[in-house]
Amino acid sequence: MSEWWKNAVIYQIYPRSFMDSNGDGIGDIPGIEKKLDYLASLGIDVIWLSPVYKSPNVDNGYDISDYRDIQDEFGTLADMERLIDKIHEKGMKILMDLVVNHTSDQHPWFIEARSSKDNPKRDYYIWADPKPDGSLPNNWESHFSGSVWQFDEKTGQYYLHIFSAGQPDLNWENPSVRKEVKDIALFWLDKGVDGFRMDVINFISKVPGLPSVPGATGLVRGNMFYMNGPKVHEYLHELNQDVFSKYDIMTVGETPSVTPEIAHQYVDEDRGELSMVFQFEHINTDIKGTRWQIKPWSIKEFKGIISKWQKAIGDKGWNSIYLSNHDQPRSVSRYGNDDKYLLESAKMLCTMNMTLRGTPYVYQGEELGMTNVRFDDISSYQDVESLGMYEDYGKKGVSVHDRMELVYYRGRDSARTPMQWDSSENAGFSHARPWLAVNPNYTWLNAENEMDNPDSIFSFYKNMIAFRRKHPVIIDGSFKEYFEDHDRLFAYMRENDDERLFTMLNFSATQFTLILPEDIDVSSMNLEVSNIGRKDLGGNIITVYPYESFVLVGKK
Ligand code: ISL
Ligand code: CA
Repeated sequence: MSEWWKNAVIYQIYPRSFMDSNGDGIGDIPGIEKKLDYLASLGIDVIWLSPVYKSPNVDNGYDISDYRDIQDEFGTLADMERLIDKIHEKGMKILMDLVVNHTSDQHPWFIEARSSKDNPKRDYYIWADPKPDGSLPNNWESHFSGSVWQFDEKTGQYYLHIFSAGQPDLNWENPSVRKEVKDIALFWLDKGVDGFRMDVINFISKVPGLPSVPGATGLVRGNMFYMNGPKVHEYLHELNQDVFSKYDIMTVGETPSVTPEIAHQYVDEDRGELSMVFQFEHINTDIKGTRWQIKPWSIKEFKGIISKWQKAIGDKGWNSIYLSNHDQPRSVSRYGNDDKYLLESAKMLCTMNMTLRGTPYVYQGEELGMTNVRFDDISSYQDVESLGMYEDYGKKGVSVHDRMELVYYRGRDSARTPMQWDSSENAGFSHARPWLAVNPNYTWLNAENEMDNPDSIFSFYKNMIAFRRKHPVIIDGSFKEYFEDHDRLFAYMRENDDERLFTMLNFSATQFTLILPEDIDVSSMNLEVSNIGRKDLGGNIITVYPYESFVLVGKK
């Protein structure tokens, strides 16, 4: 089986916010089709679509009521089939988002399952009786606030939902459920898709008995009882053997709470499970427990985690490289500087993503340097997770101001504001009022402005993607870190039998002097990338500017 995905750059589309073709304020599939030339011009290889299936949209499509059809707002199955063909015609590939830890509560399986205790579909989901004293079956807290248990009046039992009550968890212990998942995958593979991003796929196996978290008062996350659970590898191997391995495709599992050791069990070639996973260690350095418990992040901790993953995964198994997606703040607002150094820092982050070992993911708008948003009032927000926190923390007495600051810093809607195409009304995204307001900075921060400007963030991405393609050392080279103890700088050498590639990244607004070590011979290496337009380094003692990044390339 070829490993084309090791050479690929993947672009994530959040369809609701990408491009509206019919003026209802909601992005759609024909809208994506219109923008394929834009994506081809950026040079990406693969498009990952966040879910487009039928859904009541409690969680914007991550609650699926029909896996074999498209939600009306996005178009039709015929539109989707045409999109798949068009993407292939342009030499790109497409990944679907497979959300199979849970379904929507409007899925026919769940409607049947809840109709009676002896319904044949009952066992597709996870049910529990109230405790003898009438209380909840256990103390697990849902990711979207409140208990993971929802009481079903009709049958007198609770059902489990790790996310919202509209997202009941499937019971993977049931072989019929696993068969259904395989059939869904086959349905899309037979339509020609090139793989899957698999939503919270390490949540599918729960510890038998669903025990309460010991020693906790109130509701707490029961992570240890369902993340990387006892049978997850058995289930994924089965899926791989029966379906994935029969096609020339890739799979990327979304797996919160994995270390490199755990990740190896999912991605090593001899395991026959997934091509790669999204790990969360680097992305969670600014939170303490759940996503709303914020702490300052340190460059040193952050780069330490990235290094650790670079060294641990790649010779065996494979990494994914990402800084943002539809669940995370905008990368430049979080890890760069979205004010004075927007240009420099967005390019610096791109330099990193395109020179690490692994498959890089670009999230829509990241290639423009799109930033977080601060709407005045909670009523401007849509995300079920932010709204859940807002209500919950309100009950706990947290002030409006503090709750809004959390939404600004960490809420998912910043990543979901409409794509900024041009400076016309609604950022060229739609003729109607968009489902979520546009970021007011669209007047100057937009694709039209950037596409023809050689100094733009867009052009930098385009150049970096082309640069990556020219240097196989980025795919197969070893990784060695320099200046490990430096608290502003991340620097590393990538090396194979032909080439050496040295990347320097300043993660701060501070200027400082740097002496490059002797094994980096500035005179024999070419400065091939500079985010501040340097022509050369002029020696091995250099002044490093705020958010500067550069790449030196030499022959072996
Ligand atoms: O709480 C988290 C980690 O501890 C979250 O990162 C959570 O695991 C993650 O947001 C899961 O995301 C995926 O599944 C959700 C959906 O809302 C997200 O959009 C999706 O990416 C439920 O399907
Ligand atoms: Ca539309």
